[in-house]
Amino acid sequence: MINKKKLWKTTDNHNAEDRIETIKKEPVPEHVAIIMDGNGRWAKKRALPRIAGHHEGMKTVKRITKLANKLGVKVLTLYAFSTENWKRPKHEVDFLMKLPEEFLGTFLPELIEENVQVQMMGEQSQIPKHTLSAVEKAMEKTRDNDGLILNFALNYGSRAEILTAVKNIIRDAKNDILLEENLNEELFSRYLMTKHLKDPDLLIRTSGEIRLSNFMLWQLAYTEFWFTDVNWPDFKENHLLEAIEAFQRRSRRFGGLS
Ligand code: V07
Repeated sequence: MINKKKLWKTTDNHNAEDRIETIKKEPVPEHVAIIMDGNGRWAKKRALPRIAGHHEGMKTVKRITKLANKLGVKVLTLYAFSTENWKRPKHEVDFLMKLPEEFLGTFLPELIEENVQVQMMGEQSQIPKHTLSAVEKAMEKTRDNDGLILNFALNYGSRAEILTAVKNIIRDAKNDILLEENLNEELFSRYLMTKHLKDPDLLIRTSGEIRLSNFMLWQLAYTEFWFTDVNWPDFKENHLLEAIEAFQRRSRRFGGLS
């Protein structure tokens, strides 16, 4: 007797592989940034505590990282914790700050195996020591990897990032390290936390909110945006493929015009 479930799954995987191959024939966005929203909403719909949503969202991070790597995406920037998130209840913040350790505890060997390089951007001074050490260890262990850069925005806020850049520019100008006449957009970018990364080509935000919430305001100036109502824990491989296919359609149209 034919196992229907297995047959479905096999057919499904086969189609997914074909879809990935088709996508790889056209330019794939080199830098994808994601605002991973809707973890609390996902939990509420199921009458679960918010932290259950965050934990489920962490599983999505693993799946999407693997697929991005497979697609040949060069940088995946994920908004894991904003400077605003400290306003949440203490137990929720404490739980969130344990997620990097849990994530890396189970997933770091695979990241190393898959040639992924872990990076982090954000204000480090307020991040608990146990969280920071785990992330630093992962960065250290993956520093020579030259595959996907998995860049976590942790305690990140874009306005603060821009202000710090301005202050450092003033400092360098006062010390004659920088001449005012040399300051342009390219040089300004080198004072941001993303100085070593190209700007995102594609921004994805889940869970139906259509705003930037203080995320990479400078860097997103020319980025294509893709919004979905899907909550982050429900964001599956096919959703990322859909976003990238939409990106490629827009690129084709733009290409036709120029
Ligand atoms: C967090 C899971 C994803 C949805 C958004 C909120 C909750 C992975 C990390 C992480 C961060 C740094 C690192 C390795 C993993 C993470 C926080 C929250 C604070 F090096 N998921 N995830 N960090 N969520």
